Amino acid sequence: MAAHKDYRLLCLENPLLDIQAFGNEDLLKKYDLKANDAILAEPKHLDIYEDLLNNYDAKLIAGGAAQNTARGAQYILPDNSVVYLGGAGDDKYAAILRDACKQAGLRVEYRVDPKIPTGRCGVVITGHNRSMCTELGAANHYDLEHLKRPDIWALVENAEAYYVGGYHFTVCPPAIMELAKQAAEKNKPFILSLSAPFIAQFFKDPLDESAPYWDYVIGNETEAEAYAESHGLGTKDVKEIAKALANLPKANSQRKRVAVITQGTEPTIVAIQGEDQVKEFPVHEIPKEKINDTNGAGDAFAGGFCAGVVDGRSLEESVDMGQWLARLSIQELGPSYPFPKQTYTSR
Ligand code: 26A
Repeated sequence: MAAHKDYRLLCLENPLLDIQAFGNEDLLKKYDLKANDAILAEPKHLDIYEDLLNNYDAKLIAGGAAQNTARGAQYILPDNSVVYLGGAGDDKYAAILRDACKQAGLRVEYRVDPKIPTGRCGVVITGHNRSMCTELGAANHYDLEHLKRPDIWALVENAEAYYVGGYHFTVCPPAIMELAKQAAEKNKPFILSLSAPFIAQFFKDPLDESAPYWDYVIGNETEAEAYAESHGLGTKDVKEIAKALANLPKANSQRKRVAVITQGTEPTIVAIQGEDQVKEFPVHEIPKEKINDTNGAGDAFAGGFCAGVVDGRSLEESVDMGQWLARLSIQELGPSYPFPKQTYTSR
């Protein structure tokens, strides 16, 4: 790889510790959870964390969707390529997160709030589904002040691409907008993940405000459908939705927008602004028995894809890198990547 400067990719979102266990229907029912979903915890959910730890042999695993993506991109890129921002506490959970990121070679710059616990996400695995229930804690207190701190803002200015997890719309839309505008001003790619159906449903306004700045928008089929529904697109056809996303009004006209929709084992759909033809990229399936769990599969895809974008690879190859990393991740426990490291090779 050619010489490059450090921390070319800057990511922002919510650092969380995943409390993950294999569960069952009864557990989902007890907390009124769907088998495959991501939600913010309500009071009725708050006992689930202790329940998972005490009764389901839960494991503590570094999570937070964009933090998983950042670790994933760093997995592929040269040392010191990725830096991640978000809010955390000053506690045992934050120490676990810092340790996991350090091992992955990911630089983290948390806004630390010592009075508030680090965010946690209860993850219930049933078959190939995962149900996630998040209490954001300190992650909910990320603010513009941190982003604008001179040492942090220097990282923003230095970076060549930005990745924001859509889950951050529940936390600090102004920070997202700062990165989005910086990207457009300096003609750097701004990559956004749709994150979960509830973002398009319940955080539509801040999502839409950022839309003109998306150079790449990444989501899965259920997120695409939720977007289509909340925006009255009148279709459930993933290709049509991808096209609509790609052709929304755009601030930086120097880059054509690319919309990427993953669909599990079904082909990845890619629509490019102004192009009629939608591309399809079949995934390389692995035998079902090799799948550990799908928690973090989408984040891993985004990590591989971002690594490709930052490294100046073609769109085809960037999608392939995303699919490659997702395939590695679903064979691990939770949103993790295999060590010793495997090396991506172009096909
Ligand atoms: C605001 N919410 C709900 C969230 C999340 C989240 N990351 C940030 N914000 N809810 C779940 N996750 C993370 O998603 C990963 C899998 O895609 C989990 O921590 C998990 O690691």
